[in-house]
Amino acid sequence: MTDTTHTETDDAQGRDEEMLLPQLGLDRRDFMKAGAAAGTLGAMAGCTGLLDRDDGTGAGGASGNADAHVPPGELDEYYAFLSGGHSGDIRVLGLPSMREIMRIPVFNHESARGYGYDDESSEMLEEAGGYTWGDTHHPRVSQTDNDYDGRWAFVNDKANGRMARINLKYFETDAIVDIPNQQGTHGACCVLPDTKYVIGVGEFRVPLENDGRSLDAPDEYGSVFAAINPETMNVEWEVLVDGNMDNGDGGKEGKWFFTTGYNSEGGVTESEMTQSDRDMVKAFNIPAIEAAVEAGDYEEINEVPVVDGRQDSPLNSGSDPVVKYIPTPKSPHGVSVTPDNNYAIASGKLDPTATVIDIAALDEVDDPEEAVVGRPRLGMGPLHTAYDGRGHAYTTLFIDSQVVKWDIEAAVEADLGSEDPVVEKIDVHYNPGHLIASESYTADPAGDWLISLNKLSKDRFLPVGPMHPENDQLIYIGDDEGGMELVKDKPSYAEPHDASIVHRDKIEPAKTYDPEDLDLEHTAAGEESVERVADDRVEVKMYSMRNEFGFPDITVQEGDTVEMQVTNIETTSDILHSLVIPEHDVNIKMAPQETTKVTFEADEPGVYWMYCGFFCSALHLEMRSQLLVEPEG
Ligand code: RUQ
Ligand code: CUA
Repeated sequence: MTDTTHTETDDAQGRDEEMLLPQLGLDRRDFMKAGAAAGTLGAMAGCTGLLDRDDGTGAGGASGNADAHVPPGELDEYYAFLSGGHSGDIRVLGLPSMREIMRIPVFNHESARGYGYDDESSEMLEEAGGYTWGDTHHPRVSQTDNDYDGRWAFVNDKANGRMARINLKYFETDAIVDIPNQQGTHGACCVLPDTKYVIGVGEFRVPLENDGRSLDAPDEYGSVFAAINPETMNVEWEVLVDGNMDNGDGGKEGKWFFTTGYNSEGGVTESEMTQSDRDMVKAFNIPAIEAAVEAGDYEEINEVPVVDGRQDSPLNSGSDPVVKYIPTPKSPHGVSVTPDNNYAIASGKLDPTATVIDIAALDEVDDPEEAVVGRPRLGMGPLHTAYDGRGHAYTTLFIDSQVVKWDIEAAVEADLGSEDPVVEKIDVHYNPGHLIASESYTADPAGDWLISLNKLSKDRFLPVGPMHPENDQLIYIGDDEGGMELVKDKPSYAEPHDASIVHRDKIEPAKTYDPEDLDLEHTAAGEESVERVADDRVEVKMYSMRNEFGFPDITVQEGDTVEMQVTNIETTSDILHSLVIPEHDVNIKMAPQETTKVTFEADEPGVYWMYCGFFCSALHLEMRSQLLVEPEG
């Protein structure tokens, strides 16, 4: 079942060598050495039975115990929320089937749902900056007491510095905040145990304010860490730091929040950014930051209190600094906190190790570097780490195209740089970015499934031209004796980054809308109305049901602005209607008991068939009305 051929990996490595070696500061010979070391590890492991495989690849075991088959008509055990990258959406998969169940548009415009077409969603997108796209990376689901509570998912827009909230009753985006002072919101994560804040980790350093001053003074640029209130989606405060930040994850006790980063050099070009061997993991002390805000120790920039968390800030000189800077090799990328809250683990990216930070020790040590208690050598290009709740960590190796399983306590016992904590490696196809295990971000991961989100798919699917899908691979991790087992490939449209996997019992989606939850008034049959509310403005309120709209025809004048509000009065689940008006760019969907509104200009006289776009019954094609636009007289 498991396929771990090496053919294409070699090709992938060839490319990555070109892609990454200059940054790694390794020459070709060093790279070959690293490759040879990995080979040796495999061979040795074969002897000791550590990596017990029968096909001699030395790259991960197969237990044959995984049961990922979900027969037709049966439901999956987990929801997986995957980000869609620059597609701007969230995809909902069932696990372990990997069936894609739904897409939730977030920063994009999406015609199946009419998202970005109806008034409410277009106003929300407009108020959040008016951009037509976004780059979703890190979907994180809200928690209470360190477990998923089914309220919301949050996701960042790496492109335009925004954070969005998805309501998990309706699986729809209900709020977006354009984060002031932040360009490129990269990491996104909740402050636990109870989702006190959603954190947007600012990546790009920019002048503050970015209003044309300091165009040529990169020394004065900064990036900020933003705390967003999950209920109001307002930015409560920010912290200015040195260097570019990257990913983030919160401790489970509400005190420390960790971000990785690169470019502590403060450079502008690639070579300037990769000069030093170490960058910084930053540990944000949430209560100390709140106290500084409370005490008025901040500068207000664009109406947000910004606390100075740079290394030379007075707020960092006392016994309770707002940010501790932990030197970490080299441009560390992913960071995640272990389920027991003992450690934050940061992956080296341009260094073959991960750094294990003892969270409790952070409170005691004067020099934050003393809180580093482990640094296992994992392989080339470690990016992200997930957990099974049995003491193992799983880290993606971008350059090696592998997932490495390692023992966290063994890494704390071992010497820094030791390979001993490595338990097993499995090939993935190819070049994984993130990986995620079921409920890995909670205090109690399920420990059965893991998805490796691979950037390249190359030969794994029928060729479709130069643009390839990504490859999301399902790996069974529930059998420590038998080893990891690769179970499935799933092609994915560009480009999933991170994911969260939530047990189905922890989410309770609604079957139809509750009109009480909506701002727009419900129009029942018999309540429909057409009203001229101004000289050039007509307001229509109508219902829709199988197989008709509230009016067989509606007459307006050329040049009128028409506000059309439509309620789907069906109470039967799954019966969707929409209102489409040709040549007016009108396309709104109404799920059962939902009311949706669209405003448009009737600027061309003529006859327009308003029709329903969802195949709702045998008489679906007949579900249409006329919009009659009379010429100006
Ligand atoms: S990042 S491939 Cu946007 Cu999460 Cu690491
Ligand atoms: Cu309603 Cu088709």
